[in-house]
Amino acid sequence: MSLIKTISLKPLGDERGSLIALEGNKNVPFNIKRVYYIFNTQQGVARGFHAHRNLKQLAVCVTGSCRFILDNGKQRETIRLDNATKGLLLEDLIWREMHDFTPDCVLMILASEYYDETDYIRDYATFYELVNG
Ligand code: T46
Repeated sequence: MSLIKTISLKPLGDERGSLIALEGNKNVPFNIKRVYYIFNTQQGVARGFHAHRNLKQLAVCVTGSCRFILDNGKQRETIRLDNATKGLLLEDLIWREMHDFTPDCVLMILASEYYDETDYIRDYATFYELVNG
């Protein structure tokens, strides 16, 4: 089964341009408690390199693009987010890395929980042991 779960976000555009609305428990499949965005990422920088114990997130590249690597400790898959109509669902115990940010990339992420550093697993060996042990 693929680790890549995407959601198509319907643009509500008219002749003036495009608009996408994100609503918790509607087109976003969880209650949204937090929104953050990553921008101005310097060339060659990769981010992430962690998993979450208990967090659902939806990642959307509002402009520009970046590449996600998802890893469940058994398989690794990659997806490029390059369209504001494509949301990547991040849930379960999945190791994630973000690479190849374009200079104009604005990566917006909706999260089901408030920020909690204790929810992060930032060591791959610990993650691997947890999912395979
Ligand atoms: C994720 C990927 C996709 C906060 O204080 N509040 C927040 O809500 C967040 C997300 C981060 N921070 C602080 C923690 C660090 O001192 O901001 C700093 C950078 O965070 P981090 O190194 O975790 O950023 P990324 O880009 O590696 O990971 C982020 C999210 O943290 C993570 O949950 O899934 O994006």
